[in-house]
Amino acid sequence: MSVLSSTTEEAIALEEQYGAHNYHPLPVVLEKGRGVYVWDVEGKKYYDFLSAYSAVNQGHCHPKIISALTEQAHTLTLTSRAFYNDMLGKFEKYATETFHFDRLLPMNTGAEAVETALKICRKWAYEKKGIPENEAQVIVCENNFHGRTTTIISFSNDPVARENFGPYTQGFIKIPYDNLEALQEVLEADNNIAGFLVEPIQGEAGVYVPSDKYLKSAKTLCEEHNVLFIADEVQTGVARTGRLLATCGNCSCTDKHCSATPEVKPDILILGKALSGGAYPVSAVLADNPVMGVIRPGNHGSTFGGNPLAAAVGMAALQVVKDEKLAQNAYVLGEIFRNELEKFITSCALVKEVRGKGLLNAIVINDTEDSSTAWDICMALKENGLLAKPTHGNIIRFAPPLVITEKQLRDCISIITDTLRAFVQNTP
Ligand code: IF1
Repeated sequence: MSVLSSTTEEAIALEEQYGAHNYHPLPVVLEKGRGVYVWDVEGKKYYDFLSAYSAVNQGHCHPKIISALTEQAHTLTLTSRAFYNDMLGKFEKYATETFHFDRLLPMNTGAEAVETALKICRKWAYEKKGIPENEAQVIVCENNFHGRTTTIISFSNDPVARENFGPYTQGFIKIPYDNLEALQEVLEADNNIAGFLVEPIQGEAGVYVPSDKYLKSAKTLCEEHNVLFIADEVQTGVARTGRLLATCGNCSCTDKHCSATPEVKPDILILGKALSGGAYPVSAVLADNPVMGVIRPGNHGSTFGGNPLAAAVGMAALQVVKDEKLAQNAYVLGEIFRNELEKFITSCALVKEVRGKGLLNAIVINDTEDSSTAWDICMALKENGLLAKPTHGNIIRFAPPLVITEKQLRDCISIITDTLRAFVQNTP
């Protein structure tokens, strides 16, 4: 069948008629991406301020990543793990040296990597910590987002993600985010705690940045109770928050950004999304030998996990982060973004707050959670050439590709502030 170009209406109608309705996208149909820009089917150009939820940190269709993808695609795409391939070991070495871990278990999606981390944590709990079989508990945070598998939504408190998907997987204890007392209380009360799974910044909940000492203190509490600290950096990792990992220390803006300097080294690190620069599904779980050593042949795997194409793309994607100092860029431009928006909102009652780290930011709209204001603002931003989408209710996430220049960022700040100003003027 010839693939005719569609109009926006035609493309949307096709999905309306033939697709499962598991999303409510902004009514824009994209057909091309390059760097910080995307184009719709009518040829209109936009700044992408979502980056496929921080998967396209290196920019759309980065030439070096695409080159690695196409070269490997012409060579060998998939062997399964029934045999070795010549790319996986190189990727494992490169990634473990970059993030300072002994070993890496390759998967494909973020949710798969989260599930993998939970399996490793439980197995470690039974075989190393000595928790009685089937008694292991993992602590998670309220308002978490770790993916959409049945186990993961079992510990979600988002009714839309959770309702009518039971029966639910057991073995999870929910505590408030950024609350050390709550964590300590559970750790002291229950000897069967295997791990603590946490997002360094809660992205989907609304870009909630925890207090400065939260992650380090939480890790210390976990160490004191022989509990694994599991960092889900699927969204915050790979330079998004101004460091290679959000769990990195406050290293100065130097080359150290190119290699994790963990202030809080997780016992299990979960990566995805930008691990491939958005060119191919690549996720990974990293851990040191005492933890990863519990996994033996036959315990875990996947058809595509660790395929040569993913390995080639993953290495290229990480190399781009280092070569182009994307963590440093995200650090510096994130400061500019928040400073400029904080200045603006002092004279704009429509926006209550600006928050974030690096180039993972959000504004909180001064309206009720169930209002359509955030959505309406995103529709106005779309008209003005910038694509963003609300997270929960009245919060709009702003997460451009990390290759954005200061000039482009300032252009986007103008688009955002002009749109908000006009929105106030045009709203009765
Ligand atoms: C959708 C949200 C973001 C994640 C963290 C694991 C995963 C994600 C911290 C799972 C995925 C994606 C899923 C995507 C939209 C997006 C999202 F809005 F759903 F919540 F980013 F905030 N850990 N997040 O953020 O990774 O299996 O998707 O590769 O489901 O629409 P995945």
